[in-house]
Amino acid sequence: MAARRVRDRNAGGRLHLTPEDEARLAWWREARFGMFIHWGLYAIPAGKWKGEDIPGIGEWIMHAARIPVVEYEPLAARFNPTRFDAGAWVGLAKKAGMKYLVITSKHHDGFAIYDSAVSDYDVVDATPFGRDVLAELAEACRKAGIRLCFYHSQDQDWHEPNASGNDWDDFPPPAKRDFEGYLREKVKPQLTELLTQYGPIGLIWFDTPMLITEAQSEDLRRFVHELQPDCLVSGRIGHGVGDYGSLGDNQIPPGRAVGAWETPATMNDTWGFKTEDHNWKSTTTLLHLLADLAGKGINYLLNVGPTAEGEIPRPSVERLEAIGRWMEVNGEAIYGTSPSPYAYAFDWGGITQKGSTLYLLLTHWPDAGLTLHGLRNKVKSAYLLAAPDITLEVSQTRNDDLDHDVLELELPPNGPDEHVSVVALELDGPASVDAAPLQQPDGSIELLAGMADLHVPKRGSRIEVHPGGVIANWYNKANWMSWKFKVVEPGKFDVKVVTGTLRHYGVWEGGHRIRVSVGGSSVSGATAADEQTGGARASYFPEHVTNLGRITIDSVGMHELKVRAEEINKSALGGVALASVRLQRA
Ligand code: JFZ
Repeated sequence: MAARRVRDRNAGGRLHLTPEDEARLAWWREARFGMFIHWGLYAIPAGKWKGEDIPGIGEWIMHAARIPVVEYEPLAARFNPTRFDAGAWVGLAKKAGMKYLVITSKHHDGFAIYDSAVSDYDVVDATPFGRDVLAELAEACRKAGIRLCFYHSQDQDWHEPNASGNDWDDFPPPAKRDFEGYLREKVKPQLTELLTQYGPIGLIWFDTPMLITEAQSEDLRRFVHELQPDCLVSGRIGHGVGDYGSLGDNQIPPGRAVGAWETPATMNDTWGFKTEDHNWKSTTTLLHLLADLAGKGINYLLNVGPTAEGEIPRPSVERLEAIGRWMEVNGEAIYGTSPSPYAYAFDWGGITQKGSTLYLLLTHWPDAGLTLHGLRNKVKSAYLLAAPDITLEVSQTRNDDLDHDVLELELPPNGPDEHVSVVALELDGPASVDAAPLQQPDGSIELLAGMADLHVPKRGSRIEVHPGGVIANWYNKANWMSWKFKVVEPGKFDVKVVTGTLRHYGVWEGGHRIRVSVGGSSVSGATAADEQTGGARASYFPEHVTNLGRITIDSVGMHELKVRAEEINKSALGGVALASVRLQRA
C-alpha cells in the first residue's frame, strides 16, 4: 500500500517567530492555562438521537447520526438556556486560575451563539432565548480580566453546501464546492462581526483545516491581524501558519515541546455535553496533566461542555474549584514559567523555571527523598511552596571525570498536597543542565524520539518528529536514528522500544521489525503490544512497549545507541511511530 504522508504539521505554529510574533504571544505564554467551552444546539440531544445513543463526541452528533440540516435546524427553536449566567461561567474560570476563555462562536454545525447579521442561524434570530451569549460573556470577561477568545470552525460547516464536512445532505461533492465563496460569504463576514463587536479578542481558535489551501490559511491569518493586530490565530488555521501550534485533542508529547504549543483537553471524553458521559478524569489527573504540560512548555486548554439549560456540569465545577485551590498555593510554578531545562520528563513529575528558580512539580511523592542528575547550578535554598518557612536539605556532588552532577534533596515523609506538591529550588543563576540523555537514579535511560539524531537518505521519504513526540513518515528502511547518552552505572539492560500512534482517538499499529544496537551488543524483534504505557498521557494516543531483549553496557561514559527498521508495515499511519527507546536496568 502506498505510504501515506502525515500532514499533521499543518496544525503547527510558524517555525520562525518574529519579535512582533513573540510580543503577540507574550500574554498567552504567561497564561499557560485556559478554559475551553463547547456550547451549542448539540447540548439539546446531548448524545442521543431518536432514542438511540450516538457514539463519539457530543458536538459531532449531526455528523455521527447523519442528521439532515432540515431535521437538525429545528433544535434552534428548542434552545432556551434559561439558567445561562455569563458571570457564573467566567467566575468559575477565574476561580480555577484560568487566564483565557475560548468559546465556540460557531462549531461545525454552523450555528452561531451570537447575534450574526450574516446568517439568521444564530442564537438571537432563531431561538426563544434570543440573547447574545457572546456579548454577555464579553462583559463578564472584561470585568474579570480574562481574555475572551473564540473557537470558529472556518472549514467544516455542516449547514452550508460550500463548506466541508457534510456528505449526507444533497450537497455538491467536495471538489465541486465553492469553498472560496464560503470563506467570502460566511467566514470572513462572521470573523468581522466577532472582531469588531465584542472588544479585544485574545485569539481565534480555528479548527480542522480540510478544504482550505495554504494561501487561504495565510489570507485568513492576515485578515484577523488586520482587524485586531494583537489577536492570535491557532495552529488549526492550517498549513503551519498559526501563531502557535495546536496539538491533537488530549495529545501530550513525551518530552519538552519545541516552539509554542497548546493541548486542548476534555474533562471526560466529550467536548459538547453528553448526558451519558460520566468518564470524568479525577482532579489529581487534571493537575498531573497541568504540571506535565507546563513542564513541557505547553498551554493547557481545559474544556467544559455546558448543558442545554446553560449550566456547567457539577463534576466540572467541582474539579475546577479544586484546581483553583491548588493554584492559589502553587500558581507561581505555572504562570509565566518556561519549560524544564531538561528535554525529557521524569516519572516523579514536571519541572518549570522562572528566573533562577526551578520548580519541581511532584506528581508522585518519592519514598526517600529525590535525586536529580545533571543540574550544573549550585542550589542556594530549597523549600515547599506550601511551606516556604521550612528549609529542605540539599546535598550536591560532582564527578569531574564523568562530568556528572548529582543533587540529593531531603523530603518529609509526605507531600503537603494530595495532588501535586511543589518544591522550589533557588539557584545561583538561570538553570543549566547536562543536555545529554542521562542514566537516571533508578539505572534507567530514556531516549526520546525528539532527542535523536535522525539519519535520512538523500532521496526518498524523510523521517521527522511529529509534534506529538513520535516519529512520522518512517516508511523507508534507509532512515535510521541514534542517540549519544551517558552511563554512570554500567551493567545489563532490558531494551524496550515504545511505539505510539498518529491516529486520533488512537488505534496502535504494529507490524514492524526493529533492531537496537549499542556498541557490539544488538537485539531485534517485531513491534508488539507486550505492555501498554499507562497514565493520562497515553489514554487517547496509546503507546505500546516491545521488549526486544537484553544488552550489556560494560563501561561508564558516553555511548551511542542506534535504531534501524528491518521491516516496516507500510499500512501503519506514519510508518514506524517510534516514541522512545528505554534501557531498563536488568
Ligand atoms: C476538533 C473538533 O472536530 C471537535 O469537535 C472539537 O472541537 C476538538 C477540540 O477539535 O477535533 C479534532 C480536530 C483535530 C484533531 C483531532 C480532533 N487532530 O488533528 O488530531
